[in-house]
Amino acid sequence: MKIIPFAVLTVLLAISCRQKPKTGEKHSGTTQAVNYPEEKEAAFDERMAWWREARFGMFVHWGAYAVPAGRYEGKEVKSAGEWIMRNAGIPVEVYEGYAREFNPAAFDADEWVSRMKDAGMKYMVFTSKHHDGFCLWDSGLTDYDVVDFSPYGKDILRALADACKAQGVKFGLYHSIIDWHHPDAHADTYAGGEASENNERRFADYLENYLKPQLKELVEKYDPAILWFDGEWEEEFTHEQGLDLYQYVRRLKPDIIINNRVDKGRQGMQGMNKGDSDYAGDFGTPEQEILDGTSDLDWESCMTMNDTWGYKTDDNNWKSPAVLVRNLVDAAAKGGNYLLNIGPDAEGRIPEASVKSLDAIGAWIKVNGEAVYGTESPESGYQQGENIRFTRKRGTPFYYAVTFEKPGKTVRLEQLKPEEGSQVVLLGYETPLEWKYDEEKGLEITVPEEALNAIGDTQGWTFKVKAGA
Ligand code: FHN
Repeated sequence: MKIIPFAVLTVLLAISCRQKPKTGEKHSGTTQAVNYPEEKEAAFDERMAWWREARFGMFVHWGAYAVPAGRYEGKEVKSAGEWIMRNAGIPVEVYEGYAREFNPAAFDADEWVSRMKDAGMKYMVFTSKHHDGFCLWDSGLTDYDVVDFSPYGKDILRALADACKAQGVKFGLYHSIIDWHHPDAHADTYAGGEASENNERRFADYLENYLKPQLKELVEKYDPAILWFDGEWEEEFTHEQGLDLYQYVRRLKPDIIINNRVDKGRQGMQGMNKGDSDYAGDFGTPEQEILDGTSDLDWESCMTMNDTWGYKTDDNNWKSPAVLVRNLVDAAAKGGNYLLNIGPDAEGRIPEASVKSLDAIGAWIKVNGEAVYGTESPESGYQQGENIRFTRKRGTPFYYAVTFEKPGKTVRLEQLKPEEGSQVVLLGYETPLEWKYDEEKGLEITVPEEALNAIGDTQGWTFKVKAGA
């Protein structure tokens, strides 16, 4: 008789016991399908509540790749900075040299977190380990980490987790399934060597004896609110292993939130799951793009400020603050979160252009943040043309229309019908505005010059309207 390994058996049992999702039931194909078959929609909603309220987070890609900063043998290596090991074909022993140099003397966790907080970001997702395998905490599973291998010698995750806690923001971890450094995780093929035999068995060993114990360390030591997996496209990694990994992490911390890259469901950069199976994961992950419309599932769009995730000296293709604010609002209007990346340099400094953008977003958020936090996509529609987006404060009659074009003397909003006698307000200007409503033309708001002057330069003007259900 064939002996079924315990881990596989657990997965099979979980799959066979799960409740079949009802048609149209939100999220039923994700969490209920895996280790928590009893997790009803209400429990899922409760677990996701803070994340949905937050809407805006900071991604941080930081590691040994900040040392070469996108350059190898005197030349720029095309594409993202954190991929330099693979894209320049740098052998493991040579790449280790960057980790040996990693000594970010200017790193200040409190400063990073307060910058992020000032920008209006409510959570951080930080790279505990990217594809290069270098670990940013003191791992008991390897010496290839910032404490044992690098001159810096201090635990970066500890500093960030503590700073986030002290400043009241959520701390999440990005963790790569792919590992170009670990010999059993296919390091040989990535570093230009021969593909080894028994890759599947070796990869399974790596998962059981390295990746999972590392995740246990991370959860136990740093209590992350999110585990954000990546690198799930690795050939040897299977759907069953993805389900098992999801189960494993939820068991370590039942209320943790896990992205869909824990499993094999993601459809390329669009980021949402394929519909052909019950893939694990609590939210979809569009990358460098925002969904074209809304979704029944939760999602978060992750994006760079220039064209790289990890620091790269040669990349100066910065998005303007106006584009970043527009993206944030566009995502919120379609019911998604926005996870905006910074790639600090090898010293631990956030690039100046990113700092400027964070400040500009923060200034906009201070006035207009209520149009983003705790909102959902309105049933009456999320857009009017290219330049207006709508959000609705979840469970309330308050709607927000953000226009990215400076209003003229009047603004017409076709999809909103204010409650009789209610006030229409332009955020940042205290006096309520005059308005009239016409069944055919919709809502017409009068915008006094004085209001626009009071607001001054901005990336978006927000009208708040109390509208009938
Ligand atoms: O390969 C990575 C990339 O370096 C970066 O981490 C992004 C962030 O979502 N994800 C991967 C590609 O999907």
